[in-house]
Amino acid sequence: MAEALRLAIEEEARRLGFHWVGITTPEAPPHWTTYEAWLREGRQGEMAYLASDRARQRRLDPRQILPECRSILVLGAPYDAPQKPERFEPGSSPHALHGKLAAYAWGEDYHEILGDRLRILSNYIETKTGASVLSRWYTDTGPVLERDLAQRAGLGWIGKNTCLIHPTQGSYFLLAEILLSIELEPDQPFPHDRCGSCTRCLEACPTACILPDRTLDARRCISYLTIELKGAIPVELRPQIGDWVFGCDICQQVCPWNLRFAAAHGDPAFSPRPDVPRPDLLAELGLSPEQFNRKFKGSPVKRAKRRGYLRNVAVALGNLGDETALPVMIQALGSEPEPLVRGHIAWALGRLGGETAQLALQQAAQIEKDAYVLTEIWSALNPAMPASTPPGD
Ligand code: B12
Ligand code: SF4
Ligand code: SF4
Repeated sequence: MAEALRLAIEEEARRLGFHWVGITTPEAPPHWTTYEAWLREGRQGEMAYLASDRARQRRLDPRQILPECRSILVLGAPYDAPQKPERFEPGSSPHALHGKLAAYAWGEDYHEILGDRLRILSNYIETKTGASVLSRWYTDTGPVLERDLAQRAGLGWIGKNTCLIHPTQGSYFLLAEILLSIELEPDQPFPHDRCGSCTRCLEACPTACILPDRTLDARRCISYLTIELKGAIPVELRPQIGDWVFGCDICQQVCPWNLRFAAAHGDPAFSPRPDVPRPDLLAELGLSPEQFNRKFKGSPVKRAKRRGYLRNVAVALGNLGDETALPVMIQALGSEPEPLVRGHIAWALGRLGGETAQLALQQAAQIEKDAYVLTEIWSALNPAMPASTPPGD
């Protein structure tokens, strides 16, 4: 009976787009101490929700979420694999005025799509069991250490890039879990570390944020800087962001397990929307709040909000270093309502340099009222001086 139930769950899960299914217990995640040490170092940055007492207790003991929990179903759903990495050379890219988004964000928001499917799968399990089954499901946003549980449920190993890598699929997939009050036979943890002596991800990471204990200093990760960080991006990290405007895939793109196995097409529900994977940056800089909402309705990009996304667009334009962008950037410096975006446009103009950019910055300095933007303008005009030195000192 137990085996038949498992097979039925696997079949339904696959029908719903969860290609990989593993089962584990609600015991404490195997690398809990790594997580605690990571928090102690403050590597979560502004993601305070990871560090609250309540969230930590729940991550440590899934029974704090569902006291009756006796097994955890861990599921993997693939998305389209991005192309091989293109080396970022300012001013020399064949897509000079196009940015890049992480592949998981090319289509619909997985939180919504997978959430619906998890609900269907939970109901299916209850019907199939013929008894009342208590369940809680999560994908990404819940208080669960998803990668650690996935490794223990046999789905793959944690790579040096910190991603969960499946031995025949690579890492371009999303994780989800269902906590269940019924007992299911747990799988064996994935027994190998298949990274071996490879260090490609460490060498390729532009901000050198990958640490030796298979964690990241999230505060330096481009994914954090372009999605989670709400304010100004630290000036010293802006050049490393290159042309990424939402997330980053570099440490996955260089991974041999993705180069070898990743399927070009994942779940069709996440298929790329037109103009999203490599957006025209000058068009993006002109998006009004209404246009932004329309373009990214139901997309993960909404998490950055318009101000965060356009901030990233400005940084990418600065890094691409293409002077043909100057007229649009200068116009946006005068008309953009968000100080955060104006500030990053000022930085980008300073990075482009040249007489036209300088003149535009000087003119903006005459009319700008916002203290933060004035600091950015001042730094852009005086690149050798520390950004914190106030104008006039
Ligand atoms: C916070 C967060 C981030 C942060 C921090 C990422 C990080 N590496 O810590 C930021 C914003 C930077 C981020 C970026 C991305 N994220 Co994210 N993120 C999360 C989130 C919400 C929590 C992760 C966390 O707790 N980090 C803290 C560290 C300490 O924990 P951890 O990464 O889980 O690492 C554990 C293991 O590595 C283990 N461990 C440590 N040493 C060792 C050694 C061995 C031998 C073993 C087996 C294990 C092990 O211990 C750690 C603690 O348990 C999870 C969802 C969730 N609820 O878990 C998604 C999640 C990890 N993210 C995901 C994705 C898709 C991404 C991006 C690819 C998105 C993008 N393209 O921009 C990048 C990838 C960057 C990267 N290389 O990790 C997926 C990963 C899927 C996968 N195949 O691995 C998740 C699971 C979301 C989901 N439901 O699918 N993310
Ligand atoms: S997502 Fe980008 S910045 Fe973050 S660790 Fe990977 S390569 Fe580095
Ligand atoms: S690039 Fe190499 S070291 Fe990094 S995760 Fe992939 S196999 Fe492991």
